Amino acid sequence: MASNRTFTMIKPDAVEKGHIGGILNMITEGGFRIVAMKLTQLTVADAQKFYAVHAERPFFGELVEFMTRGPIVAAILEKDNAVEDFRALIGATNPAEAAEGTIRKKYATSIGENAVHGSDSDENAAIEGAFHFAGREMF
Ligand code: RTP
Ligand code: MG
Repeated sequence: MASNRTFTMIKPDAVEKGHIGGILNMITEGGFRIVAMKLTQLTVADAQKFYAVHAERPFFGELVEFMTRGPIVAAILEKDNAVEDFRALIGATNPAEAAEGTIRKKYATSIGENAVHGSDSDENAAIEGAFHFAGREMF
């Protein structure tokens, strides 16, 4: 059975541009309930661990630099079929390929600086959420 929670980050580019409110509005209008949320900043070690699956990719250094350059909003979201439905709401990694009505279509500027993260599996959603939040911070 699909889990009903996913994990998201509003990335540094979107925070810098003042899009926290607009993105949270699209998330709640999309039917997701906020279970946990905070403004925080990834350390280099955090970002390397978070994106370890991409460690061998040519863009890894750029990705770590980008994700650590300023604050992010980390949040756990709840909805039926959360992981898949949230990936649909954020749209394709490359905003040039993102569908109309998606968060990346509206707020992302490039394949690298693409405004939001969404977990890609139930297992990763649980790992990523637990990385940022203690049980008493989830509601
Ligand atoms: P995310 O993990 O952040 O939700 O993004 P995603 O699943 O849509 O994409 P993924 O393949 O997991 O890539 C992770 C992040 O790495 C950056 N990226 N840059 N320059 C490039 O070609 C490139 N490709 C990926 C993006 O920030 C992407 O979201
Ligand atoms: Mg990914």
